[in-house]
Amino acid sequence: MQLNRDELLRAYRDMCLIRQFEERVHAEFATGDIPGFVHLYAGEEASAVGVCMDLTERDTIASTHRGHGHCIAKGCDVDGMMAEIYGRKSGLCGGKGGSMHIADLDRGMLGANGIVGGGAPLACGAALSAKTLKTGAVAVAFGGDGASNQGTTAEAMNLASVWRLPVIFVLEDNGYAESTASAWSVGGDPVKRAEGFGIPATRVDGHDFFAVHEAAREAVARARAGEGPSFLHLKLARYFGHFEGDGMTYRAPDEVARLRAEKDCLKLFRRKVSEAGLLEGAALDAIEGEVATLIEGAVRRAKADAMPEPADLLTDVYVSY
Ligand SMILES: Cc1ncc(C[n+]2csc(CCOP(=O)(O)OP(=O)(O)O)c2C)c(N)n1
Ligand SMILES: [Mg+2]
Repeated sequence: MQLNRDELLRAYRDMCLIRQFEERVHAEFATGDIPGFVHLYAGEEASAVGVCMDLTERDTIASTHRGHGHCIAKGCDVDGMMAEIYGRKSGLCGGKGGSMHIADLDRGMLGANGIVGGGAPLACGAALSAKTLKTGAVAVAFGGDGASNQGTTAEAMNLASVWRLPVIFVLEDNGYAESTASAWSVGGDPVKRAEGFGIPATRVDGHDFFAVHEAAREAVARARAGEGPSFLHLKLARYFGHFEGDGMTYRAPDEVARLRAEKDCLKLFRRKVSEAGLLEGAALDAIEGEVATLIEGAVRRAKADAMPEPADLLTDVYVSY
């Protein structure tokens, strides 16, 4: 393992933060206090954290409708995210975007995106700008198995290839697009699709933080060296429904319980670092406690915050240069 103690602790903290954030939003959504649509990322933490581990603030990511994990892994403020999800003034977008439109350009988070397959072209734009301005920055496009079948994704991959863009396409294959199983909706092999565009591609176990990080590290290095795009196919699973309120009648009754018991990326991380003698259980437990306090505070502050004013509707409409 190439990560030092501080990096391992940071990785576990970020994965815990995502998990507890999502478990809490799940519980809070059920009370009816959270407006709009919410898609939860719990179960997929190793992807966001493993991929973003070697990125800096100048690097950018384009997210999806299931974006909370990507935001946290890219360093977005958790208070600002929670307030945004509650539609409050102190939210990262002034409470006017909500869960599916959280963005924080200061952190290189280009935005969650309600348009499936919308992230890949945006990441290519960011990568083209980085390449043209020679900033050395890398862009990442996260997308699901559903997004992988969109024309936008294929067009973006082609452009990334011919322009040798510093971009990484991360396919988070959680087995479903809404209720449609990827087993019968994704034709052929996504890795071979990418290779068809001349893009180096690899498939890794998306539950394994270390496997994801190793593949992502190689892809980031390739992009930074000016060697063009990469594609990662991560097989993973979501623990909640497609959206909050989804009855999940298309999944086996014990499917999620089995995944949580056998494939939980947090448990897998704990086991690996314990077996390798890298981190002690007490240090990991302490992180879980700190994260719980942080989430508690974020929910309390979000609930106490004001809603945007009607006049706020007219702000943030145009960008001034
Ligand atoms: C262009 C477009 N088509 C359809 C939808 C409706 N829709 C929202 S999420 C979703 C499924 C996306 O599945 P996937 O890409 O696998 O992501 P996951 O939800 O599994 O994370 C669909 C079809 C949409 N938002 N945008
Ligand atoms: Mg999916």
